[in-house]
Amino acid sequence: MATERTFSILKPDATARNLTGAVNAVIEEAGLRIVAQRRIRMSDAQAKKFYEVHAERPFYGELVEFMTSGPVVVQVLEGENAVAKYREVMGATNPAQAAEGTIRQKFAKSVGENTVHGSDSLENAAIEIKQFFDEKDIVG
Ligand code: DAT
Ligand code: MG
Repeated sequence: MATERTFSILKPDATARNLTGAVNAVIEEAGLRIVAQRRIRMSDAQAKKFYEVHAERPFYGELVEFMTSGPVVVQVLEGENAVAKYREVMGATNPAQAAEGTIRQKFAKSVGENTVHGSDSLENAAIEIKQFFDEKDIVG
């Protein structure tokens, strides 16, 4: 296993309920390090570009609207096998199917308002990190 970086977003439902610390505690307890973090308001253009792979899906408009509806916290997480590990810590997209102890099982409201984003591959992690962070602002 190699040390990897993955990209994470604490979504508007997390910031609205003041859950950013509680979610970060689960991330850190899993052994992932938060090596960059910034609270932002995502623009419509940023959200559309970030989720452009889903542009043809029926929920795309709703997804972009939700991601721009309030502040988010964008993060870079680092650790052994970080991409797969964070997907495991997040739990399934639909919180009704998320395993016990996962972030989405604990906190997500619905399949749409599901508290966190995490990259699904190492390749996408690098692409997503670049959309929000300069290398100099990532402190490992
Ligand atoms: P994940 O975030 O687990 O990688 P995804 O990439 O399939 O899931 O979808 C991206 C986001 O889109 C997801 O976190 C929430 C939203 N989404 C996915 N499926 C949805 C659905 N059936 N209805 C509403 N929103 C959905
Ligand atoms: Mg995804």
